[in-house]
Amino acid sequence: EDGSQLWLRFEKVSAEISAKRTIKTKSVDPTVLLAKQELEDYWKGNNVELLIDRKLTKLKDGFKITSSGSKLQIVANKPAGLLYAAYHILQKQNEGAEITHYNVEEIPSYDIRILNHWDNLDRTVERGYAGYSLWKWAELPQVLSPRYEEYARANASIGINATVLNNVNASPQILTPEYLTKVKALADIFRKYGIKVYLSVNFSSPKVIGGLENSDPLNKDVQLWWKNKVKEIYQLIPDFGGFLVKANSEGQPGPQDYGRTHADGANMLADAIKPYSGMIMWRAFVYNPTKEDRAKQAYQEFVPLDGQFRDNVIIQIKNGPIDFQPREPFTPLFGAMRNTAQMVEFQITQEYLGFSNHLVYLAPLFKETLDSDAYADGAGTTIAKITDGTVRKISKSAIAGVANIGEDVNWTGHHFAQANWFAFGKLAWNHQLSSEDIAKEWLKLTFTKDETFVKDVTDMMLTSRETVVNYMMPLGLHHIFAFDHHYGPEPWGNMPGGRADWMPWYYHNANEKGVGFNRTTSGSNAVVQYNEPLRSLFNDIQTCPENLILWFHHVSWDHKMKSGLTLWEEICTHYDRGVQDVRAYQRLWDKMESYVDAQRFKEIQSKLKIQIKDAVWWKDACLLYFQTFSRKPIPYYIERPIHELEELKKIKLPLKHHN
Ligand code: BDP
Repeated sequence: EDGSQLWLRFEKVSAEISAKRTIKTKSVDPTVLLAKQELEDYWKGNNVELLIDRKLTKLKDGFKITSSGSKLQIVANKPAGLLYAAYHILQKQNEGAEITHYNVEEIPSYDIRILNHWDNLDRTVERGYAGYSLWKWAELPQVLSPRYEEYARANASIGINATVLNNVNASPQILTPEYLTKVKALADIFRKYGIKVYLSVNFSSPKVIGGLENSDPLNKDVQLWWKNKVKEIYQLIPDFGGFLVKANSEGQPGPQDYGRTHADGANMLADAIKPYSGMIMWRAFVYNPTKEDRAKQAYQEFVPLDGQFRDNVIIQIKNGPIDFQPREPFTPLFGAMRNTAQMVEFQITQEYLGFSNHLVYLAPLFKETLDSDAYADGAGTTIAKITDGTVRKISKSAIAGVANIGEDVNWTGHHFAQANWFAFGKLAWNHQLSSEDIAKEWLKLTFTKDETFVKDVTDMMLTSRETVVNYMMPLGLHHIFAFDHHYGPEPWGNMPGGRADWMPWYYHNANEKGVGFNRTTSGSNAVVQYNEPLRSLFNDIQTCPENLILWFHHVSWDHKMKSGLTLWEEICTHYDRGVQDVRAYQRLWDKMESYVDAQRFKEIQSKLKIQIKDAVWWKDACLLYFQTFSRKPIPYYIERPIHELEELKKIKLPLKHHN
């Protein structure tokens, strides 16, 4: 048992059962036939009839299941809807749900449910912790790994219908004819599973691989180059999805290199791809080493462009204004752009949450953002409603997750990281699902239906995100990671002459008086980017939610917290709670031994050993370092440090950027 089967552990039906029931469809569409085949192989219930009804556009690519007598009837507007329905009932069957009289209608929350792979063409994966890339570019298109199809099936089984194959720090090479035939080979495999391929593109491609003088979006030759390139792509891949673009961000080229705006750049690509109904996902992750607070920059750059983007452009915005931290407030841009389509980008890969070593279930983090009220049109304008088209119509709604998938046998490095891939898909399909229900479903499908196991392990999963926040960066602390690799603690980190906005002190501002980033009206004034009542709420230290207090305020060590503790004591308590909770996870997991196969049990146990060591390392590093400013004792009820600060400062991590 190596985890390679993910949550797809369906049992083949016996010849006896399959002789008794029929799976019927009139359609000859390959996706429908695939749905039929999956049911023939694994469905133990009643007769099933699969129908396409093109009039049912309100279902989008969802489905409707009704049962009458001994028959289940499944209707969908699109072939993929029938495939999703097939996986839906197979999953219900495996969870042990009542499936004879089953009636349900499912309409997905988002039109495009997309993974972003940060995979490079040399098969390294930026911020990937599950081995090398799945895509074996050197062998493609001749050799087709069986994992391509397994990957597509896993995605389809949770409703994911799109994938960006390559890193946002994109190599122009991906658009060469040589690579496009490789991309086509993957698209041809994924198609039957309802998955469209997208590519990240490098804005300088016309110059670098096209030999043009520049890549200025207003240059007619450049526009023509993109038009022809798009045509070439659609000749190979008629259902190609579109482009994802990281421009003028962290050294990537973009329209600003020519004095043009993000809108000029995005619209030029949008016009080229429009005839084929393709999309441009244009990222808002932009910041420069200026005097301005990094957290404010995306808003400042994009709000003035509101309303200027074509309707096949969607602005892809990270959930938080800095960068996928354990906890951030939502990016205020969501509440500010009223006439531009927007989508959330989550990070499924745990760049800042312990890589694939730490058990962290991310559904609560995803939900926290989606359920945040941005007060864009008064109360109730949540990020979910802004991005799914409820508040303002958008031509196509979308949601993205940076994939945590690699070549590892279990796909994601940590067995529990599979739950984050699963949860992303489930929430993209239905953002109303609870983190708890998703965790339970995943556990039943992946391990066992045993109630004790499911209950206890669900509790562990549900608290695990708060636990990592506690032992890494509680109370709104952020970005105090070791330089570049983002794994261990380095609150003291400094590189003389290096970029301030890449240094931990830029974010924590610890001194004798206190700690935290003053983003109030007396500081960087980032609060002004939030709509009322949030602006005032965040601005006032008395009303600012304590889990974000050091994000918005520089707080004195003696500040009285709601618990009655001083800030210093409260910080210590949070770090300690994080450590104690990981110890509790270890005990719980050991108790679960009899429910889990030996290999997965052991592998998860070993990972928890790493996690507890890391949690103690984080706690000691942060408390001992902050103590040099607070000059107060670590409360005596708290587990004592086992490291010397000076010793921790010497740790040089061999961990590299990739893998
Ligand atoms: C940061 C990563 C970096 C990515 C960048 C991005 O550290 O590797 O290239 O985001 O999203 O989280 O573009």
